Amino acid sequence: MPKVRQRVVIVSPTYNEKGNIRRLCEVLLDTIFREVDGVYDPHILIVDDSSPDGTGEEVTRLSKQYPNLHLLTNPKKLGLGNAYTKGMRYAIDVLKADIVFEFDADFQHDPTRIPVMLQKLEEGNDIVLGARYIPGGSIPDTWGFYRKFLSVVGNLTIRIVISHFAIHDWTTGYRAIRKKVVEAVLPEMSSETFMGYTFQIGLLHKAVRKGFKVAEIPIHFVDRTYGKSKLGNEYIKNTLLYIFKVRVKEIIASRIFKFAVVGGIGTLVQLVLLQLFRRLIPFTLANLLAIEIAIISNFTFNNIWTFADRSLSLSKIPGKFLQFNMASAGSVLLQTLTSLFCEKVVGIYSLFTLGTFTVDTGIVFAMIGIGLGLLWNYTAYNRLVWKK
Ligand SMILES: Nc1nc2c(ncn2[C@@H]2O[C@H](COP(=O)(O)OP(=O)(O)O)[C@@H](O)[C@H]2O)c(=O)[nH]1
Ligand SMILES: [Mg+2]
Repeated sequence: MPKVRQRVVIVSPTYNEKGNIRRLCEVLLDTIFREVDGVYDPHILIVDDSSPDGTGEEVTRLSKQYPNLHLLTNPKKLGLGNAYTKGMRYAIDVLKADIVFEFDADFQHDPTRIPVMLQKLEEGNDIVLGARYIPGGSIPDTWGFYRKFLSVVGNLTIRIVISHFAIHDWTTGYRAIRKKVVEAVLPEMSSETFMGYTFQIGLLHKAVRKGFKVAEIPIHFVDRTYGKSKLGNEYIKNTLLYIFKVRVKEIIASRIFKFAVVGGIGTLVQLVLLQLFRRLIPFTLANLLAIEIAIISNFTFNNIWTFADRSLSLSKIPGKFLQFNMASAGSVLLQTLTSLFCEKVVGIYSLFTLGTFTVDTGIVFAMIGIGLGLLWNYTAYNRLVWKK
């Protein structure tokens, strides 16, 4: 069966890049894609924000010579994210792209890497990044300290905050992306939030969280030969705002966070009730009662919140509640045994003093015990009480 040619649309946002357009056509359409001719059907889409230097007019002129060169015009400068959002949508809906590329018009991206990136897509990846911060990649030597610092530290910060370490270059603007990624991610990206350069991080982050496969190939990011960079300070503020906001949201939505909050509430309930009950009934009884009510609180909140997606049906609750009580007892037993074991093996002696407070090995053992107890609980809830 003959293979259908895949349509590749290179989306290139421009603002005052008139001097780069002709070369873009010559290099991409006349040279690079000749090498992979027959396999791909290449197009270039310029998204121009009515550049005062006449970039748009230059594109219109050249499109007579290059029918595969297309132009989308914004009435005014609306930012990189806006240009990419519109450009990708147009590339897929109107130009019927199977693959889109993000590619700067200023030749900071080495176009000879395009066939390698296409190859990586063929190997089963959904996004291929031209990465600067992996072996074989680089940023320009000529960059000043501030720009280097910003790029390197910026990327490191993003990796840490997002906690996804397999990707080394989150801000690269050189990317090959399959249509299905754009279709899944773009509807979630409001143009107000992702107007500027934050678009790049937002798109990648959403794609990763949706489980799309991302690969990196090394690129040498070279300095511009023509024109000026449009990178501004809005980028830093918006990026930090985005990554921290989105990460806090993710953490709050995570099961482990909810488990911790519910456990915290349970502990509080237990302590307060113990103080109340001990005034009315014997201490041992007061203690047991406070513990059981805390267990009920934990069970209830875990059932309606932490494990809301596996919430137990009414008929199952009695049996599962018993199981939950046994798991809790097991956790207490584990904590006690851990402390006893450590005491026997290592012994109790003081480590250091903080004012009048002495920290001894007993406290450390108790902490180890609590840690193990929590692990026990979390595992028992996941695998037993609320097992899938
Ligand atoms: N349409 C449009 N293109 C932009 C805008 N800002 C930057 N670009 C283009 O996006 C690409 C990357 O921008 P550039 O200034 O080179 O950023 P740098 O490579 O990070 O210094 C270039 O082709 C720019 O012309 C914008 O607001 N609108
Ligand atoms: Mg550039």
